[in-house]
Amino acid sequence: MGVAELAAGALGRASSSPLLAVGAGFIDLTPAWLKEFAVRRFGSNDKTVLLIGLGTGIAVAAPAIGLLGRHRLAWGLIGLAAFGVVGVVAALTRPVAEPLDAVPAAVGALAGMAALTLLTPGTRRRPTPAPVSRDAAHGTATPAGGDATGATGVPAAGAEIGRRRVLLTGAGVIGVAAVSGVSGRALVRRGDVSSARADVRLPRPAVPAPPVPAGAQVRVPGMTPFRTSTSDFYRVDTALVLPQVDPRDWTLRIHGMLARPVELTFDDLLRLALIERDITVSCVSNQVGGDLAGNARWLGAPLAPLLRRAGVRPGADQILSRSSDGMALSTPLETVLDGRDALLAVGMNGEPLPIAHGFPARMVVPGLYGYVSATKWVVDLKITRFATDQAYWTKRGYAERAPVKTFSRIDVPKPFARLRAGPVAVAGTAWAQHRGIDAVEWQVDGGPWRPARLAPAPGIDTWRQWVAEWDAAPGSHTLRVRATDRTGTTQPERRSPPFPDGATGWHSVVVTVT
Ligand SMILES: Nc1nc2c(c(=O)[nH]1)N[C@H]1C(S)=C(S)[C@@H](COP(=O)(O)O)O[C@H]1N2
Ligand SMILES: [Mo]
Repeated sequence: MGVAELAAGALGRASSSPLLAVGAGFIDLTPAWLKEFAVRRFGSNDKTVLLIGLGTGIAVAAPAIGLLGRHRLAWGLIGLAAFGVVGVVAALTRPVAEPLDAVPAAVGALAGMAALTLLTPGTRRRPTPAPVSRDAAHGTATPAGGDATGATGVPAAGAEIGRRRVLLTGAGVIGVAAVSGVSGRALVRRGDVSSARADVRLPRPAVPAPPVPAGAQVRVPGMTPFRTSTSDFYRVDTALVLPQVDPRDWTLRIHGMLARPVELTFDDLLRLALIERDITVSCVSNQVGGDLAGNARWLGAPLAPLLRRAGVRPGADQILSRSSDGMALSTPLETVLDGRDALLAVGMNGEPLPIAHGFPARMVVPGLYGYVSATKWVVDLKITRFATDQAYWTKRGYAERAPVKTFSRIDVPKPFARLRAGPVAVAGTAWAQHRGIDAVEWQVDGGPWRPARLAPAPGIDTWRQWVAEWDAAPGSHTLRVRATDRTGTTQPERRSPPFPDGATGWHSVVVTVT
């Protein structure tokens, strides 16, 4: 594994590391229910959990292969070769694979086979039997106890040498593995674009964001911030290795059903009239009460005029966007052209996009779930038809058209909180991006719905906070919330899972009042 990491580092292709390639392949083969489970259970830590799982699998398989090889060397070698084949297949089936990506897994498997051969007793010259001892000569020798003893059953000098050699070879193998693994990771980090990101100077927006009204932030302790800080912004993607895209090499190809296809460099993009907008992005995998949503201030170029200038051909209904790591997302074209602020974003909360959030450029379309709109590390937009092209998640059965569902959440008090009887602030967040939240109602123990006070918001593309005062009486209570958007649609009571187009249901919180 260490030698394979070194090879991947030398190639400068992190995604060809067998560990990461197998992990990425695993993500792609993960059925929707398991993906939902992983995101629900582990949220943005899902990838760490996957890597720990893979590491555990290897930690179990490697000694098993070693023991097999001890039994019969050929079996151990076959086991390692099988590992290698899995790694090669995984690396070559990545969407952006190159033939050279087969090298790390193959070299790693060969190194493993060499190490196993060196370490397997019996493959070296057998230790020369020690001179027959007197005891043995008198016929009291115990039966031979395997490789570690001489033929006479007495620990032999040759066996000592053999053992020492195994220990030295073992230490050597561990040393090579550690040094190559660590230097491989270091070589991969050479490709890190953090310093290129630090050099980016974003222009001022031609159109600044509408001011966030005073009072958008409800003043209740423990309440979610109206603006999500970049470090707290949720992250959901299939990228086990963060794509490292240097803005100096970045281009965006816009092609397909267009009269005049275009290709933009990063400087071209920065020269466009950029606008700044507060937009809430949310994930289809968000469960009722979940936190896979964030509200940031995005700086970007409006996408619609770019497409109009390129001349969209009649019949097109989809933008198939691709990221540098080969991920494909599909977006309904009409939503991007209907006047909303669909952006090619370069800035987030006043800084260049963080690498984890799509540096140097990503899409942001208010009102659509992330998987049909928010392509990070975007490098290619193909104007096409849903009948012709499918994207990663739509191929897996998720909806092609996935407007964000009207959603509300109780943020305070927290589930199972213990509260003092008397006035208690109940507060939370509601969203229905690009329709806007019109009302939030709350209830106690299934009683009548009461209107909550809605905080103002800068527009219909962000979430809105709400607050209510509850005169809490002692006992155990269930608080519930539901929102209504400006089209008059009320969040339905019926609970449904995120697959295939977003979860539904009322959020409830149980608290104890004393
Ligand atoms: N390249 C790429 N872009 C992507 C994804 C992805 O897997 N790869 N995931 C999408 C999904 S499902 C969501 S919810 C948003 C999340 O954006 P964030 O990680 O910046 O919060 O990114 C979208 N853009
Ligand atoms: Mo998502």
